[in-house]
Amino acid sequence: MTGRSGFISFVGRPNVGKSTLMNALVGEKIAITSSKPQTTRRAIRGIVTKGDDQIIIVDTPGLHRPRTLLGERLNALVESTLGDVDVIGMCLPACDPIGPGDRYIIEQLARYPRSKRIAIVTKTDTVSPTQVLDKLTEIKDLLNWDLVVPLSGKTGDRVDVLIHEIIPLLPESPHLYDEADITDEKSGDRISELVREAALEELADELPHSLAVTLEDIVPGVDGAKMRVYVNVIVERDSQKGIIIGHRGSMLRLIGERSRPAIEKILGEPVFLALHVKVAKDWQRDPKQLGRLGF
Ligand SMILES: Nc1nc2c(ncn2[C@@H]2O[C@H](COP(=O)(O)OP(=O)(O)O)[C@@H](O)[C@H]2O)c(=O)[nH]1
Ligand SMILES: [Mg+2]
Repeated sequence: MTGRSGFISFVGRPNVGKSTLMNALVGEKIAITSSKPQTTRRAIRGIVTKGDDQIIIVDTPGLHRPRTLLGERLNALVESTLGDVDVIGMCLPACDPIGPGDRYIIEQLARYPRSKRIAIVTKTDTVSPTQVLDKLTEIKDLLNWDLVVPLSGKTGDRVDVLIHEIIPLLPESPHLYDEADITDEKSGDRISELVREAALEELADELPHSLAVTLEDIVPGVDGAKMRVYVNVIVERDSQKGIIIGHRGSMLRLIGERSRPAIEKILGEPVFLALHVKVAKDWQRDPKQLGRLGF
């Protein structure tokens, strides 16, 4: 008997736990997560192989009203992704009331009639079992879902149930990726994303939209010297440069210390991480610079 393989993408407001869920499903950190806006800017694929079956999870930035050219491009990326997946998983946190933002996204789901639609109640660890039940009842009334599952991406509770229940919704197909793969994301992109995540965590709230990170170079260590990893941290304005660098470089040092362990895990050896801050004036609105940064 052939198995089933296919694509699922999670949608929902920012911060509902989409990227955390993808990492929990894959069992390793593929997507960066934080409570800051625009944490996810790319369509990243995570791969879960169970015997003959394979689930490919596409993590996207999520839909929102665009304010910049970058915002428009991110929305276009989400729309083209959703048009291609077999299952769309609407994420609704157990701890928040269902609001206009959620309803807007649920209405958009009608535009993808080819996909199965499932509801996922996320962050069940933050509320009581009774509250989870109430939420499930409320959600079941919103749409004729193919499946409704409550879980916690953080504790991993019922994540295996989701895997088990998604598989029957996928088309019959041989594996689409090698079973040893957990992502199609290149190590270079994972490294720059880890630095961006560390910067989002360390920095104040006004900078996240202005921040971009690129990998410049990796130089192997010779004669016992550490491998050197050169990363550019890009901001939009000169005034932001000082914030990233911090007093005597203290902020940059914190960002480096926070991201280095995960980078060493990807590269499999200790590294010297060199962060350079650069200004690309108003890059979010500039088609040429956006292209250069990969958007
Ligand atoms: N308590 C709890 N927090 C979670 C859970 N999933 C995500 N979070 C937190 O919610 C925030 C947003 O998560 P993220 O996965 O980046 O959300 P996204 O914007 O939907 O991708 C982060 O601070 C996560 O640590 C969960 O299951 N339980
Ligand atoms: Mg995300």
